[in-house]
Amino acid sequence: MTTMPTMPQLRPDETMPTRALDAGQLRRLALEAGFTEASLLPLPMGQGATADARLEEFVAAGFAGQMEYLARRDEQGRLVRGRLERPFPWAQSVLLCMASYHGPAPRSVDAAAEGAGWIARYAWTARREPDGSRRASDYHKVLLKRLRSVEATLHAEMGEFQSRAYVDTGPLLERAAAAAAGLGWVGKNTCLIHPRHGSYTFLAALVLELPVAGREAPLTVPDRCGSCTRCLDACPTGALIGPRQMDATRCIAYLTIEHRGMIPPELAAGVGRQVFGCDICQDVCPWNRKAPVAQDAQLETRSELVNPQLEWLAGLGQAEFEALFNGSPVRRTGYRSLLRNVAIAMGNSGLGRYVPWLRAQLEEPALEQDGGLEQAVRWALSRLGAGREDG
Ligand code: B12
Ligand code: SF4
Ligand code: SF4
Repeated sequence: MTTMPTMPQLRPDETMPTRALDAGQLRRLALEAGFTEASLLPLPMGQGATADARLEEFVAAGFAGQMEYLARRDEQGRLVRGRLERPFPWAQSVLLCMASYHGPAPRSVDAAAEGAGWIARYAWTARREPDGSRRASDYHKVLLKRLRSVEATLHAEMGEFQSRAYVDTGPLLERAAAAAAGLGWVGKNTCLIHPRHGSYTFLAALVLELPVAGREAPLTVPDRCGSCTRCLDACPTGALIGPRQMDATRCIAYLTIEHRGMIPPELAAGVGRQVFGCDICQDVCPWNRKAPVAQDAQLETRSELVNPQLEWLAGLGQAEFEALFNGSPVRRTGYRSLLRNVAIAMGNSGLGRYVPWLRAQLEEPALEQDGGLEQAVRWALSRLGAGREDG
């Protein structure tokens, strides 16, 4: 006979006039749902005005590029995501959750086989099915399900109240909130670094209408970057323009995932062999060296995506691309954008063996409708010294 797991009891705090949340119990609930760490942050958030001001500077400098949602303003002209109070005036706390995807696989900065491209490790993930097979997984879906289970338990225990669950796509600054919640510090590479788990972590947020019992803010983690500048020195496109300051329009993650059209030629050489996202400023970070390997059956590594050969990616037809990346974050960038990135990586490889594939692309009837791919192919051919007759 199996016993049903008991739900942790969430007691309304008797000292408070309204129902209030117990930070320790929420953390336990999040860990039981599968998160690596979690912390409940009372609102308003300490340093909230500073985070808003930083976002203002980022947007004013044009660093958001085509990511217009980062610059969305409310009726008073304030940046919606700059302060949690703007999109969620009813909110009194946020549960910040973190899931590690740290694995033992090689780093993008290690020597690799000739012709290998690089897919960012956050997109390598797969989940194990009950029959032992594996299917591509996307952290957005995996974490949202966990967050919703925490949310459902809270509603079952505490009754009606407003709440919103987000993974990545919500109108809030997840890293600033996670730092305020004590889940780590914002490193010079702009990533949230947990002192034990490093920065290969995903973040998720559950915005809650209920206050925190006691309301004391969690202890924050002091900055432990010290005098290190490895990430700033390693960034190949100069996207890290200063400590904790990024011009996202220069970041390879932006260029290969978010940006539509041709990657600016002056940055294309710096993109190197990255075909989807970039891990360089995290791969060089000493805080990722000793982080424990994550044991998460829904975020396992698909070894075929580690150091993939450019020929293999280039040879995928649209249907094969869909089959390989169905359920994976890579699918969101689209088939043509992936080919564009592969063409750039081929141009950067110095390998003449890619010239026939690149030339063949110019014969494709659909190419002209897709400026990004066509220009990337022409750029690659000229970089490989084969661009004469192709313009
Ligand atoms: C837009 C976006 C991007 C853009 C811009 C990134 C950027 N640095 O701004 C691009 C496409 C380039 C990108 C890349 C990546 N991203 Co991204 N991205 C986002 C998104 C959707 C919004 C970020 C944002 O608002 N940027 C604007 C800037 C101004 O805000 P910010 O970076 O959050 O910085 C704030 C704090 O860092 C703070 N701050 C700055 N200095 C200091 C100093 C101190 C002391 C403190 C406390 C705070 C602080 O100020 C800023 C504003 O308040 C978030 C999800 C979310 N909703 O927050 C994911 C998110 C940040 N990305 C994530 C990931 C995993 C990545 C990649 C690793 C993916 C990859 N491998 O290719 C790279 C990492 C590149 C890098 N070095 O940051 C994770 C980060 C997890 C972590 N541990 O940090 C997030 C949280 C998604 C998630 N739910 O897990 N991303
Ligand atoms: S992700 Fe890559 S391009 Fe972006 S800041 Fe880090 S090293 Fe630079
Ligand atoms: S590489 Fe060094 S400076 Fe950069 S985030 Fe890591 S510890 Fe901080």
